Amino acid sequence: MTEKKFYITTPIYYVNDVPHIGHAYTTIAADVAARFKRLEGYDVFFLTGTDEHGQKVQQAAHDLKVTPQQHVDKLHQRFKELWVKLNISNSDFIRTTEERHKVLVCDILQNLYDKDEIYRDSYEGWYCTPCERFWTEKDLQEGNCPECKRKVEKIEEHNYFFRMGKYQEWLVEKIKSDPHFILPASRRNEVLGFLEKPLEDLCISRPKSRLPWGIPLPFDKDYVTYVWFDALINYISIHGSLDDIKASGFWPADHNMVGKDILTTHAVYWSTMLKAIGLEPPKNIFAHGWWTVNGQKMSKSLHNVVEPNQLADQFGVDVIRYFLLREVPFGLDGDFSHKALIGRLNSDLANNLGNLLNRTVNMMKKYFDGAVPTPGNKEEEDIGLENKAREVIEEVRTLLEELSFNKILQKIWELVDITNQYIDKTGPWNLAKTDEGKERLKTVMYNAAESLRVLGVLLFPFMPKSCESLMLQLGVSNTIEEQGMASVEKWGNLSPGTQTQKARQLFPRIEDKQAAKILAELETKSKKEDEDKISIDDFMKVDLRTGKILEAEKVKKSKKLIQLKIDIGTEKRQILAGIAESYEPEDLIGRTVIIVANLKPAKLMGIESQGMVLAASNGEKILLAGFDSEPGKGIQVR
Ligand code: ME8
Repeated sequence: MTEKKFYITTPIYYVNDVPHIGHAYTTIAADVAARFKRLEGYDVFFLTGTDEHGQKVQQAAHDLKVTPQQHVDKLHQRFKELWVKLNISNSDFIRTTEERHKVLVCDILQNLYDKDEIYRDSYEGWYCTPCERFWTEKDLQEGNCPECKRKVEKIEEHNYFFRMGKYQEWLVEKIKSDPHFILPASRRNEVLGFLEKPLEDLCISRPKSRLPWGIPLPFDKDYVTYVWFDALINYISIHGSLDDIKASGFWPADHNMVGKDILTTHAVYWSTMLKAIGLEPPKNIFAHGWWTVNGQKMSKSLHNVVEPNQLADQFGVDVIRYFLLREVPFGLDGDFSHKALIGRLNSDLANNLGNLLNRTVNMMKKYFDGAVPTPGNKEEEDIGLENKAREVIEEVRTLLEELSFNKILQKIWELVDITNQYIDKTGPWNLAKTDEGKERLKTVMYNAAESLRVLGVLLFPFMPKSCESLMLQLGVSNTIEEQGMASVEKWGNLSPGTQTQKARQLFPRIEDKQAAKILAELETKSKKEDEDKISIDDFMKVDLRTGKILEAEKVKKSKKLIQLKIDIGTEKRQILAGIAESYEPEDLIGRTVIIVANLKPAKLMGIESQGMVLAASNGEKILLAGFDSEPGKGIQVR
């Protein structure tokens, strides 16, 4: 086995999220780095997976009336399937509910507890359930969670704490002395800024009574592990026990790749956890930027989530892989638009690269019956092309160390452009006219094809399927992995006599008319979604009021209906409600409910209903909407 090892990871994604281009972005970027390193002859381990514990999973499973395990067993597939579709070459897929992960989490917890790195203490704080986080009084904004702005609860409980604070000085020193540790540099400064305040110990447990869905603490079964403490360990649990990890040669990781949203948990929690465990921090934590869509944050409520499956079906997997890494410098924020994607597809991929391949293969057929000729003496233009290729290869290698994917692609496109110019300048169509020219034509066509082979190798990590097709058209039978980066170090690895194949468009252009149609369809879709929304004026038309139930009786011959008499302050109304399977009539009397008071009367089972009572159904039971305390009757609800 090779001595050179390379280990790269993505975050493990929350299993209950619908995968979108943000998740795809990180995973594609990690895939490109992994594929490059494989071409360089490294033994590569590339890890991704899903984060499956925590409150949100428990809540979602409860709502669906399945166990949390059943829920995550189903949901994690969406990520697995997407990675297959996007041609992601991960070595493994870790799920935090797997035994192999839980074993190491427990070992580490016990080990740190035995070493007094974890202690028990009482804790009082403001807890935000949706964010699963405690906040101090001063963190709160107008009494609410500073992150999601929702209501928080004051909770006092005993918990377990990791002595994170004691590693503060070590961490600051590590970040300052190792400029490669946190990248890009702007993010490093952000972490140093965070570390200017005293670093507190980290609460790593949650009482089981409040949150049962997690890994139980091995030394106190009344608690489960805080999701972040559990999740971060995935990067090492994949390699087995602590001894296995050390022996694997895959730790420290070369890159823990994350989005900027989770840099602190990685730079601070993860690095100090590793220090306490007795392992090195990763060689690099790279925090890339954030994608918005047409200037807006992606969110389900805005209906603007860009779905990678759909995008790949519409434009092709490699186009998406290329676009995401070409459009924005890795580390900065970017804005996604279909228009920009179509623009890049047409200009960079179809016109520049696709056309270069197409005309080269067609001319090879025309002038040499498809057989790559033996090149003759080199002239200045040939040497210029070779030198350019060498320069590009060297730069690509350097740029990869800092994961500068968009600069790598820009650099590779310099070779695409120079090769196109080389063909234009040498003019094979003129050379073919004379005997002397025909000799020169051999060199020109050989060089054009060799340059394309180099491009195929360099671009393979970004667009694997298209580059395989490119090689096939050039007639090269070795796979790109077999050829490797070693095959482009010296010019001239393409064997003369290689039989090129029929030319095929690598990237069909999207013509203006078709592009306009696609963009118009997207616009109509988003307009329709906007139209489906109601304005505040529409909402104000609904007269919602409180009412007190005076009488209630089951409607004869109906399983569901109860006939109610409700006092709404100004008058008494007869209203039918489909709640008989969840409520007994006698329990309803005296209760305050919310009703729609300006609904047109309707007849149900021959009885007139003069309004509607608001209720929610969770599939199991119907629950009447109500209030924490008695508001009185006839009050407007807004
Ligand atoms: O944070 N732009 O999981 P998560 C760019 N489970 N990248 C984006 C993005 C966007 N709009 N949206 C998401 C978690 N990402 C934890 C991680 S790791 C031990 C635990 C990417 O599902 C980006 O990589 O919220 C970000 O860091 C990650 O998805 C967050 O995924």
